[in-house]
Amino acid sequence: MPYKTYHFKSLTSTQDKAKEFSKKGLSNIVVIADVQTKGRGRFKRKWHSSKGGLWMSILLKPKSAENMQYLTFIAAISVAKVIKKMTGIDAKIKWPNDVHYKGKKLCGILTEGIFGKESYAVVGIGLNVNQDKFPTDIQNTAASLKIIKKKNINITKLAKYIIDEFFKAYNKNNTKNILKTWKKYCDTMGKEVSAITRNKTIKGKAIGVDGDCSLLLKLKNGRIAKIVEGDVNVRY
Ligand code: BT5
Repeated sequence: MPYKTYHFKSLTSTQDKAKEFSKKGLSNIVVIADVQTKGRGRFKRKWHSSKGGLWMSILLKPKSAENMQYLTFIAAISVAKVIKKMTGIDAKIKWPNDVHYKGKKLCGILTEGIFGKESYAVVGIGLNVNQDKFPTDIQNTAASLKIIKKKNINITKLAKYIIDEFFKAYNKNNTKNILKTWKKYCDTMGKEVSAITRNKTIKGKAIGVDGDCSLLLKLKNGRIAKIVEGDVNVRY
């Protein structure tokens, strides 16, 4: 599927710009910004988006009211694959939306839906590439490719490879295969984790994901809990 890329020096958020394009009925658009002044994560959290990172959003018009989390999975796989190909770094996926290296967050993904007469999805990918340092609130939890590799990475190439991987998997639309590949890159499984959801924290062993990408936890009492959204703490 052909796509069109728009590159900006600075935006509030590439998500907002992608949503503007959706109002014009457009899709298969990629919005990239060098800097975001109001980058956001899930649950209205702040996303630090200084120069040196890859900040981009992919605007899609999914055929069916598709499982949004599935798009997050495709993005995470694409990022992990391309990081490995371009840098050799063994980045792993943490459920639901992080790509990390040794527990330090390299990339976060935010998939938002726009529901109306026609539905759109905006898949936001934030990847730390050439930053040398981070603000104090994330300096112990974030990493960039440059900090790990000790050299600059070509962001334009990186973006192109990730977008190509993304569309390749998206167009194939093979859920089973995506879940299989995702599990290969995910290192949350088999670990004792705490899942922090809106109203409670649940501890258990991560044993898999189900068809709608929810995390399955085996609890001490043997029961299986299904976590639809939230954060997961894992010890590395
Ligand atoms: C995410 O949220 O990880 C989704 C981030 C999506 C960012 C992209 S950039 C392009 C597009 N435009 C946007 O405005 N957003 C998307 P969440 O799982 O809620 O994680 C947010 C948390 O990650 C914050 O509360 C911080 O602790 C941490 N964080 C913030 N900025 C970071 C960074 N640059 N690197 C690593 N961690 C960061």
